[in-house]
Amino acid sequence: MKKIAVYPGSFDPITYGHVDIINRGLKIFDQVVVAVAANSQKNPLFSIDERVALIRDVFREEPRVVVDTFSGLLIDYVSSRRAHVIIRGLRAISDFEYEFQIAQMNSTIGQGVETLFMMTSLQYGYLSSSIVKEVCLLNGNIDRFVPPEVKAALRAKFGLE
Ligand code: COD
Repeated sequence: MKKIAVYPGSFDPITYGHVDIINRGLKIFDQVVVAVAANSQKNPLFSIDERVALIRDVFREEPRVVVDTFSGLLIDYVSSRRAHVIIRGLRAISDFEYEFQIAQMNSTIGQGVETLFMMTSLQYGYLSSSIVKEVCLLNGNIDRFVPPEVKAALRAKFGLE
């Protein structure tokens, strides 16, 4: 049976921190479904279609990465994909409380769904979509933080070059 994991998030936009978690997930699972939340409480810079298109572009040569959107409860989406595992990344201790809360909730309401936490790689421990957006907006160099296609999309969004 195919081992499928769902990696949910806002991905506004995808960063090398996310890319790293997806690549490491592919070492454990046959397929990683990157699930972009349509009704995230955050106010996104990129539309859902733009976020999906960017992730597809970054993983265009990896057929084991499937990019999709979801709305409503995450665990309902996970069941609809016949997956049993949710992947989440952990950075600083500050991530822990929020992640712990959603993992507990998902384990209570989603029967048999496990959350697998992957520790951030050392070089991406400080990296978040929000901080990349801020650095880009202020015309800083973001080459080390996002793939080239994401950099181009961010700069275009902010009307830079
Ligand atoms: N290194 C490692 N991991 C990272 C890095 C990095 N540099 N950057 C981000 N990550 C991880 C995050 O910790 C997270 O696990 C994942 O990547 C995605 O991050 P974001 O910021 O894009 O996504 P979030 O955290 O905003 O996503 C939240 C969800 C949309 C998944 C959540 O709100 C949700 O499940 N919503 C659906 C409604 C629902 O079911 N609610 C009930 C759950 S309690």
